[in-house]
Amino acid sequence: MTPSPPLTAFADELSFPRRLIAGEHGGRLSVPIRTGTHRFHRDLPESRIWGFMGTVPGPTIEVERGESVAVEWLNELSGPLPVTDTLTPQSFDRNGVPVQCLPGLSGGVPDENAKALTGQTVVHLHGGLTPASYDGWAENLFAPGQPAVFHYPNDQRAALLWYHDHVMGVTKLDVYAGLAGLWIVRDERERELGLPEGPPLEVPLLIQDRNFDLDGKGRLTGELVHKTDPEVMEAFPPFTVVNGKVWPLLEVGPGTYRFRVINGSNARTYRLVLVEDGQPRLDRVTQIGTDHGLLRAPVSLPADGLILASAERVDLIVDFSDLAPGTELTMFNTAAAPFGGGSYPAADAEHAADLEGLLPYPEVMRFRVAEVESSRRPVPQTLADDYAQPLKDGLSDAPRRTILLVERELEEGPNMMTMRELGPEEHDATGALVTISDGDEKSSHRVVAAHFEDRTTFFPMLGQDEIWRLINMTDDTHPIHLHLDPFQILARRAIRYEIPEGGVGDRDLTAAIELERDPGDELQHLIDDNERGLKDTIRVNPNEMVEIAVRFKSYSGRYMYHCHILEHEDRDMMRPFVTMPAELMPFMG
Ligand SMILES: [Cu+2]
Repeated sequence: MTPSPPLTAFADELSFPRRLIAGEHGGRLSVPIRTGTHRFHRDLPESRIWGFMGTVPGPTIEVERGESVAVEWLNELSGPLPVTDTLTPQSFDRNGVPVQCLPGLSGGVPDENAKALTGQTVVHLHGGLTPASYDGWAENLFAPGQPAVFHYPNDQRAALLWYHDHVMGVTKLDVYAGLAGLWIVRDERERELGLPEGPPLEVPLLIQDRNFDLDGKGRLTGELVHKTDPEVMEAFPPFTVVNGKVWPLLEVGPGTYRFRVINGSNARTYRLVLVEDGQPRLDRVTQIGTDHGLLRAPVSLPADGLILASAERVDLIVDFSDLAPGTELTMFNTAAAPFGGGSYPAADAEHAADLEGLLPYPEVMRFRVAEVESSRRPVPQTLADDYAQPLKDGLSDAPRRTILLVERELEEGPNMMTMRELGPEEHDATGALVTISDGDEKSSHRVVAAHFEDRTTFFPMLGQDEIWRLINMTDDTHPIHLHLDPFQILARRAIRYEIPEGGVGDRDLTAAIELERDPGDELQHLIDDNERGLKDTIRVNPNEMVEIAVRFKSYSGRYMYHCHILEHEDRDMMRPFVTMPAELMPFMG
């Protein structure tokens, strides 16, 4: 049975983050990064937070395509970290409820090292085509008091981006503390389409999950709690927060709204379903954009609902125009955690509560139709024409890079998620080998890099198409994010694999991978229509290989790619790559 929620749903109004329009500030913004307080729910005490401009979320920075913007990130943070981090001794309480579904520390001891953090940060603009020196390399910290001025050319198509902390090892805690904000690039192409721009009809929705501590009497204190348990290494907090409010309510007029939605959670994947009178109404929703902006044409949502893994974004048009005042529509999440790509019927969305699946409260937010002025606009049928679907035939000469996602068991402490980059090997080589069989085609490989600090092995040449193959040998879906230029998905294929006993070493890996379905695999491994746009984050499901086509062309320099489950990125699912101008390639060792 689901515990009754300790907070009233749909009590707080949705808040809109403050807008910072770069053009109104001469293209120069000063953003202090501050300790502050924030009320996540009307019945909660104020929480201590770290926020851009001291708020949760930070201000939404809005820029024009090609408008160069300098942001002075002023680190004014002071310790201690406003989050209690804990690993519980047990995964379930005495009633058999998973501890992650419950507020409080559940017997866990506050982590002393987390408590000692005093506010080292570094800012990354996710989705930004940003020169390497301003991309927020995870080790280039801004200490409190240390100034940093980053220049953002914004020479890219209109899209919803977001900026957030990216510090090596503790991104999960810094983002959880509040260090995230939205960044919108606008351009004339979008304006030609007459889409809503700015409030009240364009509504950003930053969805996150949070948990809070309890006092001696079992009352919520508001203190942020990042809790993991011995079986689940990621935090899946029970309370869904949209734009900083737990389960908020938005009054809408009977018209057409544009929602810019982003999953800013550490680890949780959402599958969103809009419900009216107990019935799913996905037909009210049209998706027009994805991570890097407009799709070529509008698409309907997948039948089960809209899946959004950490850092994925969507641009949605929702039609409330035929609805009488007082009508209520509720958005539910039906995705169990950790997410493994499984399905769940949209018709059952109201009943998606699932303690085992670490989803005690499936509610996300509610819309109530009111007599607010709004208008109905048709959805344009042609959206973007500045990109085409990549053709595999045209990519036959493209360099191919292969990355394995591998879970490593540790004797002490929870397992670790790792990435392994492969290099070619002779068929008759000995030792720890990875073989990949695709029908009659068989190749042998050896792991050439496994940790962030291992030598760089990826040197993409600017302007050249590449194919990256991401092969998931774990039981969870991983949203893999490439910094810099966007990519497109080419294929999603079922795989089966065998890893012999002891096959996963610190660096070494012995495995046999076949590009065919595992008999026990129930996933479809399909590409959804809404994934066929310009993406920077792609879900790689269990027993799956995802192929993407990417052409880096913006800047040369050192960048990162990683899993966007922050607990994975921090430990050890992140690797560097260096984009190279063609003229320097002959001089590379
Ligand atoms: Cu991951």
